[in-house]
Amino acid sequence: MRGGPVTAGSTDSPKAEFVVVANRLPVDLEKLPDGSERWKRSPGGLVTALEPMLRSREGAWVGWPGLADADVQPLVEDGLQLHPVRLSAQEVEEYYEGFSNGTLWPLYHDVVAPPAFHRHWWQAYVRVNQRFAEATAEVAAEGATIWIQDYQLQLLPAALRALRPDLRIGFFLHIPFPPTELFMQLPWRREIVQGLLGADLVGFHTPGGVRNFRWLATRLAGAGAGSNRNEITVDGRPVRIGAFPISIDSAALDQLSRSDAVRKRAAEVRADLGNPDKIVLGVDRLDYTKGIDVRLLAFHELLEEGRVSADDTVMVQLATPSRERVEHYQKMRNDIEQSVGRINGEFARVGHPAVHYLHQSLPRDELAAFFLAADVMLVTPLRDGMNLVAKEYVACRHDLGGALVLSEFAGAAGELTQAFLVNPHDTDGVKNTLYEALTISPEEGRKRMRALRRQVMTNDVDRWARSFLGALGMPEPVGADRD
Ligand code: GDG
Repeated sequence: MRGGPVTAGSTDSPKAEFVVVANRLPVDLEKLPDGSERWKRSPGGLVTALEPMLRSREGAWVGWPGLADADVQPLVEDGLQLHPVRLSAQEVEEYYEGFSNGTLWPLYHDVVAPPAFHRHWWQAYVRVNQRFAEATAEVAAEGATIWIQDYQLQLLPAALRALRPDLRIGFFLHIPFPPTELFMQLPWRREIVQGLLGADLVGFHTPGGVRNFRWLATRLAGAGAGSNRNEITVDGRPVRIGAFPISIDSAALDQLSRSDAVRKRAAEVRADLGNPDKIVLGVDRLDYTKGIDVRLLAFHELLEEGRVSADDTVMVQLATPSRERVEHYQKMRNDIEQSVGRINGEFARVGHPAVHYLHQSLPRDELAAFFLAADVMLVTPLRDGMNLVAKEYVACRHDLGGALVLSEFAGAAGELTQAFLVNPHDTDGVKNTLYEALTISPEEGRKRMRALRRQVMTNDVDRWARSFLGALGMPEPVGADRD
């Protein structure tokens, strides 16, 4: 699916054999200044990965169109059925900004910010999950395969099974599943675990998530041991659990970064930055889990100690605006902008900032140019389910240049073992590792990057989707051509 406005098509589509359910549709409904509305495609990794499978199976996608109180009819876009779920403004506040992003998000990311527990948020979460269940039950053909995505919809597997026991239900969690001691803080812990156990397959990024979930399922929901370690049983019904580390469309990004336009733009970026010896880059959604403060502090101290000079080393931090109505995010943005101001106040020269900070979302090819230009990529989350940015950087480095500094607490660290791994809580460690990455010999750098690329180019998002759906036992479509 590519960018651009989308028009509504016919709605009398057949029931779907394969249904993806996510909080958001792969298109956003936008309100224009004149009050009219239009659809805008929002191409993400997930839709790219699933599109061929959705198409070959008359697939459907159920999700919220991204605008509160919008009454929109189902639409067909390029052969794909899209089924909007309506959320009121209050539900957006309580289910989405509240329980999903104010309770579950911080709780599941090691409580790096305190989660808020509010009963009215929980009630909205229950209500909205039930609405998603009804919408999905409506769309799915007899015996269809349903793939539910992420933490906003953890009650959906059981709610859907209650309505439609004939369905084959998979659930995948895109964020970490937390240590059991932290999960136990949740007043509604049993309900969440029971909700997930409604699935036939529950997938996580890492084996740690699988272990945490297995323990909780046994303790909180009375699940029994299954026939192997990838299975538990609930009321005699087997539930498979497993680790499925997500990835990216590696070949497409590799190709994009080899294009003349991106290579030219990468050279321009370097020139715009004053042709420094070294460019250090960070790319994140502006989120307190991503450890943007950690890397600013490390860079600041290296400048203070004189180990790097702002004359020849610059840092670029691209921070995509995110969840701007949630309180923790507003405070974090202020803190980060203050740090950037402080570093530049001390170390910039007129026309030569030490840190370039953009609070903007950039086009994909522009991002690829930054990846190609960066000598060191800093990915320092305090906790992250996977972190696709780390993989995207590697996919763009067909020249075997660049060095990746990666937090041990990102799911990606389990696969990208040739990166410079750091503990983001250890400022000296991050600082010294950043210095090491800046001063690595080209030969050692190429060796590491070659190993990283072998991993990322082989294990792409298509393989991820196929392995999950294979474990779920989704039948191949009739006449399928698996290339
Ligand atoms: C969640 C989990 C897990 C960023 N800025 C721009 C832009 N991006 C793109 C990146 C990347 C994506 O956004 C961010 O993905 P991450 O994986 O890094 O992080 P989350 O958004 O937190 O995603 C995470 C993921 O789900 C998948 O399961 O890996 O752990 O938290 O693709 O490139 N894209 C464009 N402009 C930007 O300015 N075009």
